[in-house]
Amino acid sequence: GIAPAASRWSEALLPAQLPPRRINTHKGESGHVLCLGGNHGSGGALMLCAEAALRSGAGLASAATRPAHVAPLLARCPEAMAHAVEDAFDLAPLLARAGVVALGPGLGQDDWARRLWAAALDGGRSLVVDADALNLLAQQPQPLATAVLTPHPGEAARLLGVDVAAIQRDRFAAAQALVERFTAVVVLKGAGTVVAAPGQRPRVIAAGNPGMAVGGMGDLLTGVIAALLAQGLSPFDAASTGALLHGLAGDAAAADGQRGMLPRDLLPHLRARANP
Ligand code: NPW
Ligand code: AMP
Ligand code: MG
Repeated sequence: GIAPAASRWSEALLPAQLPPRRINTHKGESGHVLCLGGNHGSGGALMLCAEAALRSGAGLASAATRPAHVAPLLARCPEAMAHAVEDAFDLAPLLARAGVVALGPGLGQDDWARRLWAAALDGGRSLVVDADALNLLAQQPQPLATAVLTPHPGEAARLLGVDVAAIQRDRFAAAQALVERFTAVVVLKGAGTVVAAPGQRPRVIAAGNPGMAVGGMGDLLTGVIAALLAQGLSPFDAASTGALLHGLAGDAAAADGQRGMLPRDLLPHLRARANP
């Protein structure tokens, strides 16, 4: 297809997107992110998400995860409030206190995941929908107005019922098709991340590098975007500026080498870039 006139979303925009904090601000003003996921075998994904949310300026971050993952999460990041959730019943009070839900890192697709996924979608909160929450959405498609979806090309292919090559052939068209199918803001990840929203000109983020092709990298991005939503950015701006911060932090971390770079290496750079 014909590439729509996309705008480049780049570093010069950061000061306007992320102004300094008000002198008498309080943590409530920077919002409360609830990260939901971390099933058996993927506890780390949720830790990365929660820590990224805090390093991107969320006033509070909570994590709702499998009971076995609560202690390691707290050992790694005591600033996060970690909760064991067995069922949707345990999630309701956490949803009531959060402004934004980062849904999906390491969520899995078993019964536990499905029940929590459905409760989070019904919770009436701003949503960032990633990873297995996207895989569940592909199985039960529904409009998600005002949510931000963050698929990699594999997840985008599942959501549209096509193969990965079809996504990569025209990434703008794929992002737009996802916007229309889900009436949501879409971040199509990968080299040259495309951010698209209903009725808006798409934005492209050139920051980022191949060192970012490692497990857990996308789980960080989910936390970054959720934190920006919690700080009051619109879904389209939170998605675009979040992808930009994540890519710039990746580029800063790559100064020590792309091969062997880890998601956790980006965390200090997120903080630096979030204070332009
Ligand atoms: P292939 O292999 O090339 O044929 P999945 P996931 C394709 C959690 N994690 N361009 C790829 O196709 C996540 O949060 C936990 C093209 C393959 O089929 C999720 O909940 C971690 N194709 C869960 O694991 C660290 C691409 O998609 C498939 C592509 C599963 O997430 C890891 C692979 O993706 C992980 O984040 C691209 N750029 N990217 C932890 N430490 O706890 C992917 N594909 O099957 O969606 O699996 O992304 O690993
Ligand atoms: P995920 O596949 O969910 O872990 O997400 C991977 C993250 O790393 C996304 O934000 C991608 O945009 C980024 N990423 C992966 N590979 C590259 C690459 N070759 N160039 C730029 N960014 C990348
Ligand atoms: Mg991912």
